[in-house]
Amino acid sequence: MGAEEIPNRPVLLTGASGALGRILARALAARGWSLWLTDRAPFPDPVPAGARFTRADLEDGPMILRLAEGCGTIVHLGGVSVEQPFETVIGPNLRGLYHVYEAARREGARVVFASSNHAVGFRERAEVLDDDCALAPDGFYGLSKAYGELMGRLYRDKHGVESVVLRIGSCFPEPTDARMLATWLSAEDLVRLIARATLASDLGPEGRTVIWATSNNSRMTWWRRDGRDVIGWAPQDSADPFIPHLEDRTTDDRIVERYQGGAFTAIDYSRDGGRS
Ligand code: NAI
Ligand code: 15L
Repeated sequence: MGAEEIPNRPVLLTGASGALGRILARALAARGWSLWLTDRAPFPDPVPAGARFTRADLEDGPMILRLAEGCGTIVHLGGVSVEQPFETVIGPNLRGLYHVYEAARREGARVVFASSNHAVGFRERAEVLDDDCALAPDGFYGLSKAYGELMGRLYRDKHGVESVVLRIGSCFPEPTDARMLATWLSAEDLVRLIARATLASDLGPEGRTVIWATSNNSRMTWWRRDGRDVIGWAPQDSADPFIPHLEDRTTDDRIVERYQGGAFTAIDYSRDGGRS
C-alpha cells in the first residue's frame, strides 16, 4: 500500500479514547487521513492534526447520525471491550451498534467492525476455523460481537452496507502469556489492517468480509481462511520471538486452556458443576 493513499471521505472512529483508538488516531492522522474521533470518555491525548474529537455516547442515536454526516467509513471500536454483565453490555454494544449501522446506511458508508475472538471463544483450540464457521460466544461480550457480525450481514443484505469484520485476537504492546503466542496482533499490523479495510475499493460479491486479526504467529493454528486477500492485508509482525519466554505461561484451569477464548470462557462457568 502506498503511504500516499488516503480515503476520499473522512473516517469516523468510535472508541477513539480507548487503547486501540488512541493508537489508530495517532497513526492514521500521521498518514494524512481526515479523522472524526468520538468516545464517551475524553480524548486523553492532544488531538492530532487533521482530526477533530467530539464527546458522545453511542446510545445517543441522533448524535451518532449527526457525527457521521459526510463520512465514508465508520471504524467502530467503541463499546464494552471485556466480559461484563448483560445489562452493562447491551446499551453500548447492541443499541450503540445499531446506531452506527443506521448512520452507515444513511451515509452510504462502510463499517469496519472490531469484532473479537470471543465471538468464537467456546470453539476448542484443537479446532480449525474458517471465516464462515459457526459462532460460539464465550460470554455476553462475545455474544454482543456475534450480534454485531450478524448486524453487518443484515445491513448488507437489506441495505447494501459494506462491512469488514475484524475478529481481533489480542492487541497489546506485547504478548503476555502462552495463549497470546497464538492470538497476538501487533499495533503496527492493526494499523495496516484498518488502513486496508478502509481503503480496499472492492469487498467482492458479498460486500462483506471477515478477517482473523492476528499477527503472523506460528502458534496460530486455530484460524485459517479469511478475506485478507480481498482487502490486500498480510500481517508483518509475529509473536514467535516471545515463544521461549512465554510458552510455559499457562494456567492450571482446564476450561481456560481448552477453549480459544481462554479466561473469558471460565467466567461464571457452571456447566457440569463448575470448573474443577
Ligand atoms: P477499550 O475499552 O480501551 O476502548 C473502548 C472505548 O469505547 C473506550 O474508550 C470507551 O470509553 C468507549 N465506549 C464504551 N462505551 C461507550 C459508549 N456507550 N459510547 C461511546 N463510547 C463508549 O478497548 P480497546 O482495547 O481499545 O478495543 C477496541 C475495540 O476492539 C473494542 O470494540 C474491543 O471489543 C475490540 N477488541 C479489542 C481487542 C484487544 O485485544 N484490545 C481484542 C478483540 C476485540
Ligand atoms: C478481547 O476481545 C478484549 O477486548 C481484549 O481486552 C482481550 O481480552 C482480548 O479479547 C483477548 O482475548 O486476549
